[in-house]
Amino acid sequence: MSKAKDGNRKNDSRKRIESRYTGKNVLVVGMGKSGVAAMKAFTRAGANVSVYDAKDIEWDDRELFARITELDVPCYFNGAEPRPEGWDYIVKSPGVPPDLPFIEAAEKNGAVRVSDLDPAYQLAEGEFVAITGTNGKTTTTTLVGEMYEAAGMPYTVTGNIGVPVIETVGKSTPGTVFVTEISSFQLEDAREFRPKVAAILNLTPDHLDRHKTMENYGAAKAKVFALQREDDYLVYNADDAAVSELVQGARSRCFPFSRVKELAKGAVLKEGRLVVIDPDAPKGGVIDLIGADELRIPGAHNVENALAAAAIAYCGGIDPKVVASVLKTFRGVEHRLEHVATIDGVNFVNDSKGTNPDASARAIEASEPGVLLIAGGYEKQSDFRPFVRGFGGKVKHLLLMGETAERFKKEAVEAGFADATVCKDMGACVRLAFELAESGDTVLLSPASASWDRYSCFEERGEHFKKIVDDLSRS
Ligand code: UMA
Repeated sequence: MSKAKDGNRKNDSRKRIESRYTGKNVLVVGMGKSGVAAMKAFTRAGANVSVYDAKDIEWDDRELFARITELDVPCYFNGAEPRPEGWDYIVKSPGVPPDLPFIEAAEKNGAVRVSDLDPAYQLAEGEFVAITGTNGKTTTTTLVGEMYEAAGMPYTVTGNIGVPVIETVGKSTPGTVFVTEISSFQLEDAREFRPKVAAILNLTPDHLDRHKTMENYGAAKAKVFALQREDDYLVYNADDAAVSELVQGARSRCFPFSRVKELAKGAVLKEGRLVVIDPDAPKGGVIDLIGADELRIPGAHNVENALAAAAIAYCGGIDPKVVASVLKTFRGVEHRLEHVATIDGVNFVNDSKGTNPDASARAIEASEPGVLLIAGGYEKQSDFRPFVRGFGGKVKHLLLMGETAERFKKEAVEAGFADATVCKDMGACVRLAFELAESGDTVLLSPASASWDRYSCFEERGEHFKKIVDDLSRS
């Protein structure tokens, strides 16, 4: 198999961002991580940048004030609505919905809406490895990054994992590999993005408040491979029917992974071992990696993440021996089934990254029976009933918080699970869970909901949980 590292972009006709955006009127919408990075990049590119944010931004916020005034960009803050015409580009932050009236009006008047993904792709030197899917993105992206690190290849880990793609492209060289976690919010606006290796891990209902239907959600995810060519690679989950259907008709070379099927080619679990099967490899056949029982990250879902990472790394030209050694030592990522403390025999586990029912179902699947589950958060219209039906006798009590708490409780009862209590906040949930727990039980924060009702991100929610547990251990 010719590997991704052999691919080169020298003949690519993409224009660099500098020429494309010079002198253009650009409105950056949202002043979070992505917006601030985009504001800097577009200013550097010579665009006439203005910025917008819906929230009340205090002018005594010294850091923001400095960032904005240094660049001297016009600001639409504190309820000021941007003018509807005169924009060449609307650079929309991923968390901002596309149907805001001023964005729609600007588009009607000829503005092109982009996320930071296409501009970053145009600006970057090197190749992209793009990882998307409903769950497992962060773990798989981190694993792949560690594989590039261990292989001694130049790489950067970026994207939805917490570092805006556009922030990382400045220092790239033609050899850089951008190991990029990509969300449907970022892909929604992609028109030019063509990764050398694309991966779709799974597809289950999420973000339906934004995408409205699974078709729209799937269509956004499919953009990760839509522009790939015959010499690019597409890694996908052959066990996931929705993903398998989505990738039909892809032009790229498919390299699937499976935990339960036999495949003629791909990364699979065979007699308890993770192996890569590639009949076209010089020495042919089956390349043994490690035993599933040697993985230090728990649960069937993590076997899938490990297989996905192995497939991606193999397509990226990394030596299977390096892949195997990283798989053996990787201990997982923060906020994902992270053991926080054991107090009086009760384990406290932080899975704040469980931002949808499917992610939290995987956390429960990976846990022993005796779970006190802390859940609930931002309302994104997920149906909690199938999640509750899948508890499989492992959950003893459900402690609910946030915007979804009351509906969650109602749907839990409808699904036949009545041991649920709505608490006023995370602190109350943790204290009640500890009271109800017996030695050997696990208090698991895995909210099955996003954090945005009370926190700015899942990391902040996870840190809050850890702080409360720490206080509890000292009391
Ligand atoms: N804002 C508005 N109007 C709105 C909504 C938001 O002005 O209608 C403003 C907010 O006031 C805020 C800013 O937009 O100031 C926030 O923008 P953002 O939500 O896009 O957040 P960023 O800080 O730019 O972070 C984004 C991703 N956030 C989302 O997709 C919601 C981060 O993914 C990502 O790490 C970061 O870019 C760097 O690429 C987080 C996430 O939760 C982890 N992602 C979702 C997920 O994984 O499920 C998709």
